[in-house]
Amino acid sequence: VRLLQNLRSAVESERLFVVYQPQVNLASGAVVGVEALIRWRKEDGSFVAPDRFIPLAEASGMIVAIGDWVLRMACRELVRFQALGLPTLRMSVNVSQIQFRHPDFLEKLNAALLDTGINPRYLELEITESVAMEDADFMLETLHMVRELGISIAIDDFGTGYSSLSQLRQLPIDRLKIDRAFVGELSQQVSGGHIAAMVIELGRNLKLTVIAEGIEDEGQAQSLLGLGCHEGQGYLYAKPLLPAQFTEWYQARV
Ligand code: G
Ligand code: G
Ligand code: NA
Ligand code: MN
Repeated sequence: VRLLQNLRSAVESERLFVVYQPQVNLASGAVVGVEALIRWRKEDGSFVAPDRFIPLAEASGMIVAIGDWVLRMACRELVRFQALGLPTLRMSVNVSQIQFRHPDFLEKLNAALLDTGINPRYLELEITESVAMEDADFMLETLHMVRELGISIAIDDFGTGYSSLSQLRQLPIDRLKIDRAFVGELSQQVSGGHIAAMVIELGRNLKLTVIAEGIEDEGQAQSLLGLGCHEGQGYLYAKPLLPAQFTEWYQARV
């Protein structure tokens, strides 16, 4: 309850902000996009991890307002990156299941596109595997409508759920995001990244782009590239960055 009250006042006093983590093409090294990730800095300067406060925001319904705010911040930032002369990047935004299922979701999404002037082709929504598989009819309909707006869809934390090939092929999606737990396994002798290999193979069969998150070393990047993974994200390239840090990082890279 205490944390929830603090979250409420954090929303009001703008102690929430958004950071951006680069995503690169594994073969060319080109930066292809960024993922928007929310941060909460408390008055005393310490951070509360999203893993702790997102569930609270979901349970209290606050996630609807927070999610809409993140979406707008991210769209505006992409427009700014372009104004600064950066090439067109993809902007990935996490969408909670509560937010996605809210009756006003599509309307708010549309309003965010119109108000920020972002080209929807460069916007991507990340939903988790479990969300995508629940309530198939509703999900299918909503996902189709999102895609009709020109927005792409990625399945986040892929490999942690139990989707079957037949379920997956029905979904109108663009990208599978390999959970970082399976990228970590690539460095271990024992388990050897079999799940990562399987997800990449699944992506190939379904003609989906595959991105791996949580890449921390060059060995992992090379293994993923060898397995046919297209894109990557992780500390090897950059941690999530403030907008000014991101543009600096980008300019130093090219
Ligand atoms: O950035 P970090 O690794 O701390 O994020 C932890 C988790 O919080 C991730 O699973 C991420 O998807 C989630 N998360 C980060 N930002 C947002 C957001 O804006 N909305 C939602 N729904 N989840 C987010
Ligand atoms: O949306 P998702 O839960 O996948 O968010 C990714 C989370 O992983 C973010 O909280 C981000 O800060 C974190 N992260 C990003 N890159 C790395 C990495 O290379 N290693 C680890 N351990 N975490 C990472
Ligand atoms: Na994510
Ligand atoms: Mn993820």
